[in-house]
Amino acid sequence: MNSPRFDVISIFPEYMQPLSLSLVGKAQEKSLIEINVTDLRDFAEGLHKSVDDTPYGGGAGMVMSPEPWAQAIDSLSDDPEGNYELIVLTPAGKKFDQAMAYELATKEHLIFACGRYEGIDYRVTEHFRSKRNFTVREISIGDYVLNGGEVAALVILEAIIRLIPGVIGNPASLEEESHSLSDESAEQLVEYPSYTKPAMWRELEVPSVLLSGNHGEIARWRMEQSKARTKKLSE
Ligand code: 6GU
Repeated sequence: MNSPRFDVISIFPEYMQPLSLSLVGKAQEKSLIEINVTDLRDFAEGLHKSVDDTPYGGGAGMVMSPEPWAQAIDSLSDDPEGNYELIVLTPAGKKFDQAMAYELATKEHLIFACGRYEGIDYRVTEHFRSKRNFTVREISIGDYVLNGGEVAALVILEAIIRLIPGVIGNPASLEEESHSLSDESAEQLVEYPSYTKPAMWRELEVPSVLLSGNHGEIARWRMEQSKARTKKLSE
């Protein structure tokens, strides 16, 4: 099978430079994934290469025009055999979570549309939803407003790409994560606190159970810590 492909469309392609760093950068070098960034402006017409206009119905700000988006997306989806997931980043979307990351990590080709200003003319979403080889999702990363979808795309890409086989050096850590998530009976717990050397640092000791060598005790202590931390978050 081909390696999964990720396209990002933005008027600020430089925002995506972090994708060449660290594990995500290495995953590209190893051809485990392919990432391509498209400048929306390349699909803008006219002297001023404008990509936005005033909103119908009035109101503040500008709305991104549909045609440059459609042309950019069309240019990235010309395989008649291809299946495409268009991800429209918007604070009005469904909240991104780990379950969504697992699902998106199974897709062959994701296209991230990073809107700016007051968003993208909604007919772009409707148009691609009507195509048989497209799935369109509107996704938000949380209950706050960003200036555009670029940072949200970076967040979502990192969460997805680390789940792709071979990307993470130590698959045991992924295994631990996925157990808690796929097991319906297990409640969602946050991580227990971690410690490393030295055992005494600035007068603070590492909890003695972690130095005991008793693996049963350690597992029990960690579970208690996870539960206590999770409870604290809901207070
Ligand atoms: Cl996806 N976009 C913008 N502009 N703001 C957001 C967001 C997305 N998710 C949370 N806030």
